[in-house]
Amino acid sequence: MSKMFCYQCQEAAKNTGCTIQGVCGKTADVANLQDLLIYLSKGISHYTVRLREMGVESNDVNKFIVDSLFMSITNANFDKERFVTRVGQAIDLRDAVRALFTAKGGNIADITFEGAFWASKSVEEMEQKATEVGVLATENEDVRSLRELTIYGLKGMAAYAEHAFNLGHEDKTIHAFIQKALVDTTNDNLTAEELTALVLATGEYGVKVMALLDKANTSAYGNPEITKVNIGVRNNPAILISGHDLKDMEELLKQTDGTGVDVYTHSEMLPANYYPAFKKYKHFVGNYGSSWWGQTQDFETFNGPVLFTTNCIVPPKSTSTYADRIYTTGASGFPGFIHIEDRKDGKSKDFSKIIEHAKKCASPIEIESGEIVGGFAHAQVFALADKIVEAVKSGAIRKFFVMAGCDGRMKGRSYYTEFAQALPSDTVILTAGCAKYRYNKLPLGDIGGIPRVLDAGQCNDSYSLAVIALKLKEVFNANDINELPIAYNIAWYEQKAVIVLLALLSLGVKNIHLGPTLPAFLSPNVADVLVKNFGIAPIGSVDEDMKLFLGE
Ligand code: SF4
Ligand code: SF3
Repeated sequence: MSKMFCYQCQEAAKNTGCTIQGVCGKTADVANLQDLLIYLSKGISHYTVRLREMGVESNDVNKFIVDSLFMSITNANFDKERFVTRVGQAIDLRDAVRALFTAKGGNIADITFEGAFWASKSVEEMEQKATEVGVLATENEDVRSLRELTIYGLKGMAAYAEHAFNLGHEDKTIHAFIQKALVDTTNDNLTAEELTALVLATGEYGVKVMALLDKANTSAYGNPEITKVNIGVRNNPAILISGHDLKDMEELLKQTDGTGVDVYTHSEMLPANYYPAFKKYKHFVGNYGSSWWGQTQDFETFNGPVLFTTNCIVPPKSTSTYADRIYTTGASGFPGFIHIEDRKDGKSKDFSKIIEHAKKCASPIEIESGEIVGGFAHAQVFALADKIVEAVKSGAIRKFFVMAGCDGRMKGRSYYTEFAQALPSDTVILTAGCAKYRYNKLPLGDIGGIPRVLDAGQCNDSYSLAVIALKLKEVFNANDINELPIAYNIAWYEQKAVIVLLALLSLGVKNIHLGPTLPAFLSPNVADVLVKNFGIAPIGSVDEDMKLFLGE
């Protein structure tokens, strides 16, 4: 019997949907409570969209909705208690905005969506309601597909908006869009065309939010620069920090400075090594291990405590030795892990507990040594523009391959390693996100000093790759971004990759290959629209794809 339904990530069971428990480890009760939280967020938005038209904006609601969407992203939060509390808060907040709406003269009769009214603080009733309001509540599979494609884009967008917010950067039009889009996913009168337009508009806001985060990160910490990142270890106790939140990174580095505790990055935090403001810390040693799913091994040998600032958490095995040294903060959470509370009254987060914990731990065991190179975000690439343009003009670089996105544990992802290895030596990989771990330690060499793997940073730094593509369009005087010698072979896993994909589509990028499988949430008809209008295609074999991409 089905206990839940979730098909938001690339690991969806049988590429259809998880129904008993998530392949990711998410339990049915957490999956359902996440659905209820999204449902109530839609309910809240029914009021705030109308309040905004009356000139009323609520910063608390904006933050609450963004955080709620972010908490339900794949592998971010597995903690049932947190979701129960949050559903209760959603009901209170919703009732407060309803009261404000009526006080301003709004007509409640205009609102028919049940999530704008349903309330119960009983966990049992929450759980019961949750089973009625999930993805499958939309019966038509095409409408469901377009609605969920929008929601998953919004989840990715929310994650990026939250990181920017933490650095004091906010764009109110993004909140307005998120809330309006949430309401639109409850509107049974929208046609397939209108819903498709909503999906594309989500991509446009995806570009906006990534630009906002880029500005937030670079104005706070400088432009990423070419950096050789140490992947070996030192002989001090240490903290491993994972996820995407650079504000957390900054505060952890400050608070560990002079304590004798070193700091290393894991998975998506690797690009923190490229920022001038972080590189100055002598106790910031480098990166340890590989992408998120390698954590079950990497955390064992790391020996010290680990801080998750966002996804991707893998539930530890019962035999693991590290479960008692994992900390979460922000949107992330897991039952039994210690959660570090949010900033209050403009003060920093308090990382003293994890720092004291680290002091009692052995130093990390070396699992590899050497260096990896990264830091090729837009400013650094622009600084090398003459060299790169010359290499393209002379034919030294034949083609760029954008291979951004996510990594994952599926066996078929070895395709990306093999593809990178099979690429001819006059091609360059442009990457961002944790997808890079499939090839960033291969000896792929360079072209006249330009490394053959240019890592722009985290998944959100795919924005840099788009900026670079637009710059090349200008330099080469091309009419269309698709005329450039750039091919897109993108790996996806969770909803941040969805917003990156929608952002690329909104910029007019065509013929993106997407793998290792096409999303389960694309109905055959919606997939068909993407194929016909944008040339989206699944990956094939390395040989076939190589011929296709190189036109041989
Ligand atoms: Fe399944 Fe992915 Fe949903 Fe987890 S997030 S329950 S693996 S579809
Ligand atoms: Fe990775 Fe989770 Fe998506 Fe930020 S950390 S790219 S999978």
